[in-house]
Amino acid sequence: MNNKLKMFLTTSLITSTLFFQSFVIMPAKVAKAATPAASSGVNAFTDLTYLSDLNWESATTTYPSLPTQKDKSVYMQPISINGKTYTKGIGTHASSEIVYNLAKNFTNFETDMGVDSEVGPYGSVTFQIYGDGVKLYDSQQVMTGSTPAKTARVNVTGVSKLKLVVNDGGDGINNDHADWANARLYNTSTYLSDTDWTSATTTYPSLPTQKDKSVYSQPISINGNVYTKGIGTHAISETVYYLGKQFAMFRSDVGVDSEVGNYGSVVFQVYGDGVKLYDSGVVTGGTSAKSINVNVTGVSQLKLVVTDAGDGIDNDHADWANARVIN
Ligand SMILES: [Ca+2]
Ligand SMILES: [Ca+2]
Repeated sequence: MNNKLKMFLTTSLITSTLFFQSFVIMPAKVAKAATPAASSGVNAFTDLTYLSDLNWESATTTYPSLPTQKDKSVYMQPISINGKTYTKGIGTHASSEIVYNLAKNFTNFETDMGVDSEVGPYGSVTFQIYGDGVKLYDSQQVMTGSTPAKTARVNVTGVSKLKLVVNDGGDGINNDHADWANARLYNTSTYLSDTDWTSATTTYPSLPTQKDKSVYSQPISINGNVYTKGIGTHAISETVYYLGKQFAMFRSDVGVDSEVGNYGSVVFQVYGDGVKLYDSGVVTGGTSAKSINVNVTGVSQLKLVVTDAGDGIDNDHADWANARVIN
């Protein structure tokens, strides 16, 4: 990630996906077929998840009468560091260890840290972040109740176990009320609809494959849920992208577009270099989207297939909603 993007992350993570899209650098036309989607760069931050909305695997402290809290300090007040209040985060007490199982689902972890304002200028702690046992961040300086919040931005690509540690700063745990404020996970992603496909074919060419629209050129919608990004297509469909082994995961919601009501019947399949990586089974109109998450590590060619489910292509309007590849 370049420094510009990091700066914007600091100020606002998800205020505007459109804004980030302005960073897209489209592949050179002459090299289209051989240019990975990666060359488009990161243009979206997706899957934003606050730690306090997840269940930790474990949360232990050496002061169990003030246990670790979600979205509150250990005194059950709003999280606050040096007078700045946060609606989200984890409040804990030194010495503290909190472990989350990320299951390698995220690329980025970001948090503010500090001693909670409820102890005034007192308290003294340090913060460390570990990924699968490897130290990824250390606040180093001992922080007290009068230290402004620090921000950590950590790459957690491929990390299963995220461990957050608060130490007592070497002087005991008195007043060591520590906050992981706004602690959140997200992915740096590229929407496929912001890149050029290598090819896009269907057996119903009068309704060709669309970017960010259904084949009727309407907003992509599955069972009434509207998506601003994605690929709208019609069975039988093959859409091919060159990934150039640059990505770790392919994610999408899939379903029949709402524009055909309860009609339509398709199967979604994902192939990586000719090997089938995912098969949805039969999906019909009027049913909820399926969220799919496919490992595409080492894949050069991603092929998205929609079949007619064996009963013909009538009403087979199929959406790869929010289709994205994650570094
Ligand atoms: Ca201390
Ligand atoms: Ca069908």
